[in-house]
Amino acid sequence: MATLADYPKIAAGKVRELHAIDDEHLLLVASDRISAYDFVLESPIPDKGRVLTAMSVFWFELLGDLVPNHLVAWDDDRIPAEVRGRALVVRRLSMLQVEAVARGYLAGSGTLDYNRTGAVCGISLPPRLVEGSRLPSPIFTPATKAPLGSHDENVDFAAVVAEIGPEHAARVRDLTLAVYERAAAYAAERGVILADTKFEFGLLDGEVVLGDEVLTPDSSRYWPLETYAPGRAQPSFDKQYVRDWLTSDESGWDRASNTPPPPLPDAVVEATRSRYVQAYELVTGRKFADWIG
Ligand code: Q0Z
Repeated sequence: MATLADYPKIAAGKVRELHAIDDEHLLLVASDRISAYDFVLESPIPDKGRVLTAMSVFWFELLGDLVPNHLVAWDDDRIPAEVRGRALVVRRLSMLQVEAVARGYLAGSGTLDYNRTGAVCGISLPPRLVEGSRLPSPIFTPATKAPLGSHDENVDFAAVVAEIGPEHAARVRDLTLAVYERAAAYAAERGVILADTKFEFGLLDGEVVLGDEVLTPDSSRYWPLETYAPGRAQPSFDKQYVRDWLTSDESGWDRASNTPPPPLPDAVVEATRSRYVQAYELVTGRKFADWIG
């Protein structure tokens, strides 16, 4: 049986790692770490890595007829026991250096850009939209991949053409919108708004292939339909307990201080773990207890 030390680490994100298996395969490992307000918290959320991995697998399977993807195996002897259930064997792609974002709702950097310019990524939007507004139709809002620690920068479609060429740019845009629309319709039937999502694509034998994690709470904004109300930041399906506690007087943390947040109380950890599992079960219709690991 393989061990993680057999596979050289080739990249590390805030909460994930990428290891080389061989020339054609990588191991994509999700940790239980959670970030909030741009900090990686010292308290892990048990099972978060397994929930996000299970969710990616669900979506890769559901969307496989729309777009080819990099998933090779999730329960395989190449996966070390220590990461089983939270790691995927994937095909090594030649990654396209663009964050492919689809938005069906206005939120975050989209709202900031809209309030400054009336547009997002060069796409003009109607007047009087607010944080949380549903857009007239979903839009492709690409961003450039920023180095770790900085934020992605929204760019217009012409910048994507300049980076990857007109044919790949059009394909990435069309796939991003098609996959978002399919996934958002699926989530909506289950009482969840998929406000936006970020994909990464790569090339394999000249073909555009969906890579990375897909439609997880870390790559997407999932909002409970029940509490949806435009005009304010929407409560996050998964991280709201964490944000609420960190910004409450009880935490003693000052967000403006640039000091790292304190460890989370056990009750906040447990409530958050439960929200990740709930999100998985609600969106996929699968029981998390049936996932491997
Ligand atoms: C993904 C990332 C990190 C996790 C490179 N199939 C692929 N082939 C080649 N490269 C990638 C993939 Cl998914 C790839 N990333 C993003 C970085 C941990 C994912 F540190 N970077």
